[in-house]
Amino acid sequence: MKTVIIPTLNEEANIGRLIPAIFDQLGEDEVSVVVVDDESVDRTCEVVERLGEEYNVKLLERKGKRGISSAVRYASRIAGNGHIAVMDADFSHHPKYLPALFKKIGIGYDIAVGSRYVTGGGVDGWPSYRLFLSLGATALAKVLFQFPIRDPMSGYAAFKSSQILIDGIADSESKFLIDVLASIDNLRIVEIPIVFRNRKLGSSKLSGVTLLGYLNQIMTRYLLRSNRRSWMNKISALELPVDPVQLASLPQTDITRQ
Ligand SMILES: Nc1nc2c(ncn2[C@@H]2O[C@H](COP(=O)(O)OP(=O)(O)OP(=O)(O)O)[C@@H](O)[C@H]2O)c(=O)[nH]1
Ligand SMILES: [Mg+2]
Repeated sequence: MKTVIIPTLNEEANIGRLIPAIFDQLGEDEVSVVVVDDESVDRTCEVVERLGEEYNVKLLERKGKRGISSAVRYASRIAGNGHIAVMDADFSHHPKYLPALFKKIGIGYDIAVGSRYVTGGGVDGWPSYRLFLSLGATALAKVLFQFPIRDPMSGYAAFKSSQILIDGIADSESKFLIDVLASIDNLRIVEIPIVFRNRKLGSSKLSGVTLLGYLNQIMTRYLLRSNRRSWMNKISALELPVDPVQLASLPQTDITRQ
């Protein structure tokens, strides 16, 4: 069974159409949807509960706005053993891409990313300052971490298991894909092109504070990773005495007399 995780905050205008569209794409016996809501003040939860009578949909309600990544991690804990996808509720991430994302996981990838910045992908309806900010943040993340993909800031992706998300996400206001890519090594990753459409209904939750939070996340992750690497180097240096002075003081075995 596949699971689609959707964090929500005041998405009554979108969620009632998105959930049936997901089941249309994937088939009702194939998938369950988990919505994690952070105290929406509109009718988002009512709409999801009503859809739960018809579809395999679970609603998790939390107190206060605690961020998208923390919502994804929270939902991952109750998701089953199957493959997982994460997407926004506002149709910026169209459900028509879900079959292709899950297909890539089915053939052995750990992560399949819905990518705006590979050939065939794109962004539709963003003002130029949004594209500029997104490309700037993406470039910074790529330079610092040498990520092997074009769109590490994407919020639309499928994962082989919920464990990848539980292990990889720091429970904070952050971009969950960056967290996962920065903390887990040797992942097999593929990107598929998506066209990201700016939301038509409801309002954006992206603020200056959120942007500063992302920047803070990228820098913190970078420093943590550098620290971890330098400690790893120190540990392997202790295990392998390559220093010629140390080597000379080690007891020698005289092979000819054995
Ligand atoms: N549970 C939860 N969901 C959130 C939170 N913030 C945003 N969301 C949801 O996460 C998804 C992405 O948020 P958006 O407001 O679309 O943010 P964005 O996509 O970065 O910004 P826009 O492109 O302007 O829409 C949407 O489904 C939101 O409802 C939060 O703190 N908690
Ligand atoms: Mg959005």
